[in-house]
Amino acid sequence: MTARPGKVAVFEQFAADGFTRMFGNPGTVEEGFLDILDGVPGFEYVLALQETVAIAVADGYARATGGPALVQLHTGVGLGNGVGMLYQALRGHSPLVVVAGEAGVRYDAMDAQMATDLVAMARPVTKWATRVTHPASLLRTLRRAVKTAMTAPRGPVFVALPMDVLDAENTEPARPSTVPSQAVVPVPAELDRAVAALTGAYHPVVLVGDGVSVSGAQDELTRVAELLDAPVWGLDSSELNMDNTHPLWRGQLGHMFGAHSERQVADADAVLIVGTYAFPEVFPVLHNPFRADAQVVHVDLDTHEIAKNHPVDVALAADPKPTLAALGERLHAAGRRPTARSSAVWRRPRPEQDAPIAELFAAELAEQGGSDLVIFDEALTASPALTKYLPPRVKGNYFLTRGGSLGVGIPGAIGAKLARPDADVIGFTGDGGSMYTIQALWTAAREGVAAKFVICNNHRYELLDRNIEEYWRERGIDRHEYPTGFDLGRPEIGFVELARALGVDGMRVEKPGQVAGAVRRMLTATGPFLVDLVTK
Ligand SMILES: Cc1ncc(C[n+]2csc(CCOP(=O)(O)OP(=O)(O)O)c2C)c(N)n1
Ligand SMILES: [Mg+2]
Repeated sequence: MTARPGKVAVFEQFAADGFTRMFGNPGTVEEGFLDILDGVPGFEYVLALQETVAIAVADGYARATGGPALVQLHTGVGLGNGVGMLYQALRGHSPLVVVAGEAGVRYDAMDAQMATDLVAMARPVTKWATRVTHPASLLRTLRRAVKTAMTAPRGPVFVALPMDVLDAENTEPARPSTVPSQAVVPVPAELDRAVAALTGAYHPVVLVGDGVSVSGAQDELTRVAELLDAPVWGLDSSELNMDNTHPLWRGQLGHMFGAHSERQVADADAVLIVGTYAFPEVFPVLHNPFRADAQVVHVDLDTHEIAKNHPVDVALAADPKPTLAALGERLHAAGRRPTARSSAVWRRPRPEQDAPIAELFAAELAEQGGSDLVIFDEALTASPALTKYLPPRVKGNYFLTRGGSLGVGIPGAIGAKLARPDADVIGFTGDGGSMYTIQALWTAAREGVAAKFVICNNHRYELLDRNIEEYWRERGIDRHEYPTGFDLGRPEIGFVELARALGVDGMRVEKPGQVAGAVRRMLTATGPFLVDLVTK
């Protein structure tokens, strides 16, 4: 292999892995490879004005493409800014390959300005974090990063790239990274055990998470649920794991309060958990929420997730798609058939004339937007109004915020639109959530990304109102004024002016009569467009 500088070789490696974009925010210690980037054919730098935005756009892009996505941060200060969003990517199993520059290994003893332990900083918020310290292992390490990010459990990885390692001659050949097949099915005896545990049940329940969508197992999951005639709940479910209009789909559990989840599984005599773990709430119940005699079957590619918190009777470290297909065959062979309740057909409701404006907007969008809208949902307290009229139905067309980190709605939609340029991509966010990453609008304008954004503007951190009500109830505290820190109304945030200042057109919608026109204007806008939807 002919020698070339490491900073040239890394782009050969990126090309070999199919990367065509790097989302980032630059600094001096990355200048070596950024200096080369613009000359690399078929490769583009997507500039974000804050690291949180770079990671969140990459996250949306990875979610819409199936990953991986490449992010560049500026040493410790950039990584520090990005930590909250990296946490979100870790919880959401987003396969991000994050690189950051460093002045050089040769300066390690100098306690130089900006030097810090990047790997230690990245470790808690990544699946794997490392630093390349020798030019002979630069591409080797990048390949391992791609493999690690893309292998179950998927997740963000971090690689520190010191400038002197990148300047040194490199002779490693660039070759596509190996991502091992994990299409693993249990041996027949284990499948028989799972079927035996599930078939005798009178009240089975199915709990599903994003392991289903990563595996592409939606159809197989639906068939098993139908054969069991079991209600299905999402648990850490942020993508389309089952058509949400299916009569057996019950909705989301697992966000905040374990007591809510416990109520839904308390009567189950069999529980099938697929592609997630029980239970991920912020305040989970500590005791085992399943019935003492319940048979619990858990299918996941990640053994760490299986029986992590509560005992399981049949534990299958396996790929959901072929495993559920095999379970479905066995259930069918055992005489199970879908019941009539699985065939009920969903009809889109019509909003009452005096329905809340968020409902009117969603209903109008469903009407005008057709069936192939891509929705990025960080609408939080407005999300039920949105999904009532636009329920997630199509694989790859719905992305829900995850990991509890605010600010994914706008950049997530930008990433999704970059991945799916022909689709109508609409990001819903709150007045609160939007302000963590509002600079992303500038990136949309700069790149000409015609994603659309809807700010559900209630002038509050309303979710915090709801959660403090629960806190009061649990502790027997009388209702009183909400903390002043939940109010966003004073001064009023001028979202349309803000968008315009960042190069994005927009309009404010305050009255029901404006809704139809606003939806039309948004959908026909040729560039990015923002709607400030005043809900309260
Ligand atoms: C980075 C980050 N900071 C703070 C929070 C805490 N938090 C959770 S929900 C919420 C309010 C969100 O307000 P908004 O986006 O307006 O939606 P709404 O609750 O009004 O529907 C806040 C501040 C968080 N989840 N993430
Ligand atoms: Mg709000």
